[in-house]
Amino acid sequence: MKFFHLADLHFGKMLHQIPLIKEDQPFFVEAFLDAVDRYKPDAVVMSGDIYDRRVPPPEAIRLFDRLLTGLAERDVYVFIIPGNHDSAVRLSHVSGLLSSHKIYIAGELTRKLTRVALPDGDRTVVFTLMPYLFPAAVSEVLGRDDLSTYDASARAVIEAQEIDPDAVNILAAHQNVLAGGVPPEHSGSETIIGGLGEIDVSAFDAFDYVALGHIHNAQKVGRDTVRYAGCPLYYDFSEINRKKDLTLVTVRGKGDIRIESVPVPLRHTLRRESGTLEELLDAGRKLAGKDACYIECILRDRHVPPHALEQLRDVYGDALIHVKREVPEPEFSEDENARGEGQEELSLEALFNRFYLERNQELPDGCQEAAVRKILEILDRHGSDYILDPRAVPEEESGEILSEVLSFAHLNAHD
Ligand SMILES: [Mn+2]
Repeated sequence: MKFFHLADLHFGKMLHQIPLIKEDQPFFVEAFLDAVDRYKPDAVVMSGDIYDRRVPPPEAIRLFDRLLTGLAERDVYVFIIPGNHDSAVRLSHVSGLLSSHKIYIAGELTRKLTRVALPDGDRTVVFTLMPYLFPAAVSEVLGRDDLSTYDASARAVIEAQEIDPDAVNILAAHQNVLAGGVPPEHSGSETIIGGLGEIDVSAFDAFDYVALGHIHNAQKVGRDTVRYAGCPLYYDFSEINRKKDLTLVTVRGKGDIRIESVPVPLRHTLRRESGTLEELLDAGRKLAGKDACYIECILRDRHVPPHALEQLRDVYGDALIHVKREVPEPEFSEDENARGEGQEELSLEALFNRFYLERNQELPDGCQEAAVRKILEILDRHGSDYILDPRAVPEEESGEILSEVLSFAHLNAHD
């Protein structure tokens, strides 16, 4: 018996301004289905965060549909749990019906977890599906008032299960699991909602393999057979040096489990360039026509040259998705900053970009640009003491950018 362990697909996620649902996630789904054809697993386990949001966009739902249909056509068992990003109810919609197609999706937490026993030669392999849990939900379901920590809650849920000690027991879970107080290595693209929620790995001692989701870097936790699969695509530049392999688990017997990394092609890899603007522009010209990648530029000039962003965009094109600034000593005088080096007339937008870069050490994301342009237009028309109505701003997530623009406007009002 062998199965693929996936987690943290986050269909619908953005990588800076890039909607990965357009090319990268569909490419991954097809590559994964090819891997299923090649390795012929008996099952696929997906340990939570199927979607990036509780109410996923239609494209993300279509892609999940494509993945499930592709797996059903290949006649493999599919075991899915909701993560902290998923809505358990939405994710498990028509799950009763799907179970007749070997697809099992755990919904909201229940006292008895979804449990599927599969014969495997002369032994039984049991898959137990534990949805993302938190103390309040566990207390309610088990009718207890003594569970305040995630660790105690997870232990209480596992104690309430009948676990056959002779079977090979596999658990799917989506939690923050530590080994003896040592936290897993985070990637930077996780959103930890509702506190850290630590559970010690010993809570899972009854299981032969624990297929974890939640932490986006693939790694084991304590023993080799408690593992995070990691997100299958690059969801943050901090993951740049990590391989994005699939985890293939082979059950050879009780206590005899083999873990392999299986490479899978990606539509885009990540690339990071670092240097002064001139160095970055040189590097960019040499890169033209190379492999498909998303690029982050780290700008190391002491003063940000005017039109830095525009020049970088000209050379790198759409591949450039993030610019940040790192200088050895980040001190600069307000005076110099306000005037800059060149005395040429800059557009309000270019001035704002420079102001934002100095304050935040990175440029606003492309998806915030529409918001910035709109706000600057309004300020330009009405003067900088105009009190902005946040409802006039196009993007709903423009709160932070709005406050940056207002600081910029106030600073310039004193000139
Ligand atoms: Mn996640």
